[in-house]
Amino acid sequence: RHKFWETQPVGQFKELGDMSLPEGPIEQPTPLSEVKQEPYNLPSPYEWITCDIDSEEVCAEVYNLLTNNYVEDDENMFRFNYSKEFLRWALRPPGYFRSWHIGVRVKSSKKLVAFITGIPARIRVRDTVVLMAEVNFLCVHKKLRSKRLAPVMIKEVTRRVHLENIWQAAYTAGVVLPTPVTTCQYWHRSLNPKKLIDVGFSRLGARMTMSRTIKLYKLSDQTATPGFRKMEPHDVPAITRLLRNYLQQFAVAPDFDVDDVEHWLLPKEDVVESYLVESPETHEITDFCSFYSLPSSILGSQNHSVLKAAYSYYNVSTKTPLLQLMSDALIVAKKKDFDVFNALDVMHNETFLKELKFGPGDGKLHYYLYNYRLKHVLRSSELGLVLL
Ligand code: YNC
Ligand code: MG
Repeated sequence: RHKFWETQPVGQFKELGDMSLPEGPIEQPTPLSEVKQEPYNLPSPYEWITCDIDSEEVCAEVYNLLTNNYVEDDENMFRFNYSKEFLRWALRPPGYFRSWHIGVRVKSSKKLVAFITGIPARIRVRDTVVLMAEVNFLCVHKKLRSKRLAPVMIKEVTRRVHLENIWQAAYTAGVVLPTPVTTCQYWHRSLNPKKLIDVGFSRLGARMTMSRTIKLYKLSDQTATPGFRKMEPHDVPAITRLLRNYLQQFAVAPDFDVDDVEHWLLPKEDVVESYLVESPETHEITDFCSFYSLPSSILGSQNHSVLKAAYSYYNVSTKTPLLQLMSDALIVAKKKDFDVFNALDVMHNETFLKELKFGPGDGKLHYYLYNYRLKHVLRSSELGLVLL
């Protein structure tokens, strides 16, 4: 069934429920001298390149490949449109390896036709912190699909990860592969219902008029929580403590240090937004919420070309109820002109989704680990990890 994935060190479907298998690495690391030193062979018209994402020219080529060929919804109405600034942020976290930003070009024309990336991350699985690669942005040009290029791309990124003495990876996909650690669902909260209906993202409910729908999703224009403000650079140590403490309760979560928090959570215009609650009395920082900006191209509309979507990222509530915190997040996202606010049913998100008028989406998102077996499939609420 899965000619490629059956050969890889990942949990296999037939192993599900076999409690004799231990939790942890599936294969042991090999000495670095035994890691294949040369790149895998590509069909002869193509060549490997390492993408210098700092270069404006290369970044634009990657952006164009993804804008025209990356992930679409099941009905091919929308396609992710990651911005260049977003790609630079996503691909250059602390300790990143340039060699993990991998492209494939046509030798003769130099056209970029495929891409895959890894970034390093410390991920805690239950009590063990594991150094992993987070693999993302796997993309093959539409004209080169179904030629088994993807397995070669995956083997090549794996080889380059191994060369850095890293043996595990985490990734997400909309497709079912052997074997999900958990399966999540996206939920969507309309901020601009008229546009969402116009472009076919949502439909007018039964017995609903446009004006009743607009009223249903109307938000206050001011946040409700006293001390709610944008995160600033001096907040990094306090947010790191708050987040580390909060993420401990989940079975799988990132192990963020101050450098990670500075990179991943300090607000970056049009990329990531973070807000916190600072107690007006004690100045203690008690709560935190964040979202990233990932627009989608609208493929078939006369009136609109881009859907502005905010994606819930990491949220921490200790004093402010999560429901109220996220209601304030919706208000600031609306002010920033996002059309929709998306959230997965991970962590404690289920406690606010229905009440804040999110509706379930149709696609699922599956989370995977490479070369690390879990004894049980997780509930999505046991997952403390959000990938981009
Ligand atoms: C996928 N998304 O099952 P089998 S997500 C992994 N992730 O293999 P071909 C995938 N594998 O089943 P195409 C996959 N999609 O025979 C397909 N596959 O064993 C598997 N779409 O290859 C598939 N981006 O080249 C099959 O397929 C084999 O030409 C078929 O190319 C696939 O970034 C793709 O959705 C996805 O650009 C490149 O359809 C293409 O169709 C495309 O004949 C639109 O491939 C964009 C899109 C995927 C977004 C993502 C995460 C990727 C994770 C990859 C796995 C990483 C493993 C860890 C490596 C490091 C390890 C260490 C240490
Ligand atoms: Mg292919």
